[in-house]
Amino acid sequence: AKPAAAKDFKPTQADYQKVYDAIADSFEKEGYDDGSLAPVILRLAWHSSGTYDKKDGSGGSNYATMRFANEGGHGANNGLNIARDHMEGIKKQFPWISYGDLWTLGGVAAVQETGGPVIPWRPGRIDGIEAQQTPDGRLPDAAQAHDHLRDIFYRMGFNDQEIVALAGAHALGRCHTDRSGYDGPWTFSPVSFSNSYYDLLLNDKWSWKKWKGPAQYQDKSGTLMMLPADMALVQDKKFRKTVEEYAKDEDKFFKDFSKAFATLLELGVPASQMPEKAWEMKSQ
Ligand code: CCH
Repeated sequence: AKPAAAKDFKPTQADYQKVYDAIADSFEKEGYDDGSLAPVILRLAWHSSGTYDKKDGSGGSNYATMRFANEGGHGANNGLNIARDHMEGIKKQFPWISYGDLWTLGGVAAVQETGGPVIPWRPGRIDGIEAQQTPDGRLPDAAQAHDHLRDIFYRMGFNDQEIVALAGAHALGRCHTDRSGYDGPWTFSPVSFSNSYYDLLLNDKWSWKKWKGPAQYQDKSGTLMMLPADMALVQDKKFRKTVEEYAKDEDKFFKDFSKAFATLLELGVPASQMPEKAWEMKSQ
């Protein structure tokens, strides 16, 4: 039989599971960073969703506007061309999926395949147009602290506990001097999702790194790093309470992260575009 034209094709959960599996199978890459593309794909999912403004409903993951030159070129998105180009290979295999669904499903796979919690996910995003791009400045600035974090994440509709939970994603990946200007990983196991970010924030000894790059913290081994915006989570009393809770209780962190991240991935997507119940995609 001839394959159905993309517009007539009604994908089921099993079809999206095939996309998930293809993404999961594609993460491993010898010689790239710590051997996995999962962290940078997680960052793509987050930056495509975190532009949301609850006041006017603009931004969010619905339209995948980072495809366009203007938003793709925002400083905060430096280096995400690597993730977008990689996902283009998956899109070729499954041309019926929207970019917003593809990128957010990539975020789900990145968390689940590195040992994190199951992230309930729903499809339904539609590819938007250039006019739907968001202005620069909607994503957090790593050089700033608690007031800025609250401004940015309250705009998306998140509360203090959710701000701390979402930041735990920095258990994965690293900073790159040629992308953000910062350098190094947050944890000793940057391809394994855990609560170790919180433990290190509280219990490692942090000092300013002496270098020509942007102001960042380093631990006593000189291998690990924290951004000023990370350190704000232990400097602010209210944030710190939640950091302490997650450092002690990984299950609680996993539960809260799963909920907040699932919400993040749906920012800007009208409920009418999605199935009523979210799905649990099966890990590899
Ligand atoms: Fe982040 N993040 N992030 N981050 N981020 C960076 C890298 C990753 C901030 C700044 C930076 C979240 C929140 C924040 C990831 C996930 C999340 C980098 C380095 C900076 C700078 C980029 C580079 O050089 O490659 C700031 C500020 C905030 C404030 O809250 C949230 C929320 C998430 C996801 C839920 C991941 C993963 C990375 C690693 C990317 C990689 O390529 O390894």
